[in-house]
Amino acid sequence: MTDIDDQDEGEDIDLASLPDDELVEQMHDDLYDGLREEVVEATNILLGRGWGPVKVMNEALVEGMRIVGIDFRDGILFVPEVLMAANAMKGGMELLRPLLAETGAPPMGKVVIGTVKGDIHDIGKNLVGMMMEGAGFEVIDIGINNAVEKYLDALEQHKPDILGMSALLTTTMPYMKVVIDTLVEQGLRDDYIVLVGGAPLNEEFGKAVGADAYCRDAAVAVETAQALIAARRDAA
Ligand code: B1M
Repeated sequence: MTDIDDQDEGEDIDLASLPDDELVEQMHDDLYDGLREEVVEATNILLGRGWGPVKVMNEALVEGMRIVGIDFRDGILFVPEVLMAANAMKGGMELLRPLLAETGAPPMGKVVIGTVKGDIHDIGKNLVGMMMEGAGFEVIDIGINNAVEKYLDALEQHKPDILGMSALLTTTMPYMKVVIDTLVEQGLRDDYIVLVGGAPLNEEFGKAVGADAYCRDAAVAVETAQALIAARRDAA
């Protein structure tokens, strides 16, 4: 079904015939509409025209997802559309990832993100991870139902700049404090920026558990991560 629909829509516009600026605009539209095949094709076309991977990522993919993020926040787009857009972006990113690694372009930073113990909700966490990837972060997603030991193992193994935790249940959100308290006990708290999010949380809760920031949504998570990493690098 989807393949046929995608093909039908893809036949409407010959992407290769568009000049660069129109192609980029078309990519923003295709991302918005979650058309993965078209986004992948256009990514390939831009690379074939000599665009560097950083330029393709920033001007075509990240900018497209920025628009999606704004409309999601404003209630114009809903979860299914955002997941499709994120999937389309991932298609483009998969092409760029090895090229970005080759150029040695410094990543924005590294993030370990996971849903806390007892909680299997992952849609919001996945969105945050994808939006962060789109913004140039390296994201290590450790999944759902994470006990403190799993967070510690991931931090030890990946040495990220940021630890992100998600919780959707009022019964599981207190577990964030268990993780942060353990980091404090082990003298590791200051090694990481800790961001928390999830529908039942708020700013007050974020402060109470000792996080650096509570993030209302995926767009705020990206903005907060960028701001706190920049502040940390300036301080260093
Ligand atoms: Co559940 N569930 N659920 N559920 N579920 C809620 C959360 C609930 C509010 C529904 C309700 O009763 N109205 C309620 C919680 C009540 C409470 O705690 N007070 C609830 C319940 C009770 C349960 C079960 C206990 C039901 C049962 O079995 N009796 C059970 C618990 C299972 C468990 O976890 N142990 C359960 C199960 C499920 C499903 C499996 C069916 C499914 C999850 C599927 C999945 O995730 N793969 C599910 C769903 C889908 C929901 C609702 C309907 C939608 C959640 C969602 O995906 N929202 C939810 C009701 C609701 O929230 N309206 C509900 C969309 C998502 C994009 O938003 O996750 O908030 P959100 O993420 C946002 C921000 O919060 C933020 O950015 C995201 C993107 O903008 N954010 C972060 C999130 N994590 C972040 C991390 C960050 C930063 C930002 O780190 C840096």
